[in-house]
Amino acid sequence: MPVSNDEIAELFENMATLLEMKGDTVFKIRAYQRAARTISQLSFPLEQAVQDAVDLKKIPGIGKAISEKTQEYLQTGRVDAYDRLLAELPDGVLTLMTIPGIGSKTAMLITQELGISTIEGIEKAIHEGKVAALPRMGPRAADNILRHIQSLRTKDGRTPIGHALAVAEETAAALQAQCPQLSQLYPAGSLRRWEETIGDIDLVGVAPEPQQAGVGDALAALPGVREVLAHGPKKTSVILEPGIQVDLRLGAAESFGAMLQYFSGSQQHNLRLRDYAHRLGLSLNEYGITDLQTGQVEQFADETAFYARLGLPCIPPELRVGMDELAAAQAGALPNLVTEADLRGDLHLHSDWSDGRDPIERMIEAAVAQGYQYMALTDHSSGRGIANGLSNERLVEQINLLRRLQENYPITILCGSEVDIRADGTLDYPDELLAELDVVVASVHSAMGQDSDTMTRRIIRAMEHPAVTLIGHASTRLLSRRQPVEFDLEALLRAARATGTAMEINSAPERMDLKDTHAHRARELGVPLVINTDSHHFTSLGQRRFGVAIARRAWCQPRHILNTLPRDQFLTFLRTPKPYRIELFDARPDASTATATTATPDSTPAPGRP
Ligand code: DGT
Ligand code: CA
Ligand code: CA
Ligand code: ZN
Repeated sequence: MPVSNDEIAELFENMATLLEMKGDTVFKIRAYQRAARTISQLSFPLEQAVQDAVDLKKIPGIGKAISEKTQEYLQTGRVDAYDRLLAELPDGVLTLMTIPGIGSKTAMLITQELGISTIEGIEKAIHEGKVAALPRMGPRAADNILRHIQSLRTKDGRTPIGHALAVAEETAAALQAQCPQLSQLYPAGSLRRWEETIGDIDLVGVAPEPQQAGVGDALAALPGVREVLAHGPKKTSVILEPGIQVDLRLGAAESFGAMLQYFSGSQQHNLRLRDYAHRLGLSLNEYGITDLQTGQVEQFADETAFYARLGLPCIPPELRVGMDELAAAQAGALPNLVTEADLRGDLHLHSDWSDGRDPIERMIEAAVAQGYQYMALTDHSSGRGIANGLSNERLVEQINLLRRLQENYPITILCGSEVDIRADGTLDYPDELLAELDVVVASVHSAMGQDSDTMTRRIIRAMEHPAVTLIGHASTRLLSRRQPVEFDLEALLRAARATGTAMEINSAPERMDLKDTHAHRARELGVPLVINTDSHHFTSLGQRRFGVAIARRAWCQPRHILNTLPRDQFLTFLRTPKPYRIELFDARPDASTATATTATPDSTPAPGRP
């Protein structure tokens, strides 16, 4: 294996870090840093140079010590001085310093005080509050480290949408507050398409030309901007403190439709659309549509007008992936996608009876505030010691309480439970008790390492239970924290259909489970889907927007989503024995796809609903 210049540069960079921790002289530290920089920028491989007997000391920035250590490393694969330095410091200091936000002081503090040497270890210590309790740390600093770890985890540094959307909304609000001349400030890019992870945040907005520069200045000057990458009249790019990039582009109101369309992507969608336009003798760009014959450029104030010029209905951003959406649009067959307003209830809510934070009444009021007709309270079953699950007796007590509370509320309160699916596929409550419940969410919370066959059989066994209404967060993944369990998706979905069991789209942004492609397949196979929030707090019911986004990316119409059923029909569904439920579900009238060719619910995006 040849040794790369980067590898050698990293060695010297680490050397400088270790010397700094040890409190060595600035002169020596700088020398190693300079050498690292020089080496990483060399245009030829150092290893080759050494073989060719080039005198490394002739390279500016490389002195005797560095030259010798480089040769030592190339010959032996080790550097004695480096090993000795490492041995003087606590284990894992360098590992911890790979986390952005952890400098040498913090790394020393954590390794010495807590004896932690791994990233997993520090994560655990943060969850246990041990890092926050260290001198000069506090909960905010600890939280920051955790966020950095999580963004390190996400593949190629992509940010889960829940976090990215919050940052985008905060940034947009701060910018808007500074710039009254700014209007129609919307997220574009992958955020507007509701992808599950976001590479960078794209914001587009309208400002009169002379004032555009001022808006860019305002973005660059926002507190929380760590670095300004580009700062021009049309585009400003910054990196925010959690390490997320924001690209802001500004245009004029007359041509904003083309701009929003262009920067909403996806790139594949835009490529296909451009091909299609070419065949019509038109060319597309962010400023408008050009007639290739006359060279005339037409401008569009909004996206609907832009697509209309191409003879197409406005394609919802969630569908712009460059697959079938263009053909569907041409055929007038775009689906009438489900919206938040279509939901009539939430069937997965926790209270402080198990691991939720709020009393039952507060959760009921939150469901009422969403405008729902029904809700199910589904605290955990007892098998999960840690989630403060309900014993048989407490469940009976809760059912009685809910029946009494019902008298005080207009919303239909369904008695439910989130029952553990045990490792063998049996459930955590006796059948007689399960039969008392209106809604049973069955979920896997343990033995997640089972092989695919075992896990598939386990979940199917739960589906076969007559009391199980739906399977909760089937994959159990936690975005950027826990990998999904292994199962045979096709077998699960077919069993769901065969048994009359619904599958949950869990909206919690850290879960998003089923994910879009899985929900897509579920819809194709005729599996009833339910969009739930799994709220553990009364403020979380609004997180349904993430679940709705998954359903939309899965081309779901209201009829594919069980909890869009009006109360009476939904209660009828629950009262129908499982084997007959699919018939009912299939009989739902097709919300006409013909009407969908006009405006889509999203043709005017709002910051909250990009
Ligand atoms: P991301 O940021 O990786 O999550 O994904 P996007 O889709 O947000 O990509 P981004 O931020 O690079 O660009 C935003 C949109 O701008 C992209 O979806 C389409 C448009 N766009 C950017 N660069 C190009 C390009 O070179 N060609 C085309 N056709 N479109 C581009
Ligand atoms: Ca982006
Ligand atoms: Ca971008
Ligand atoms: Zn759960």
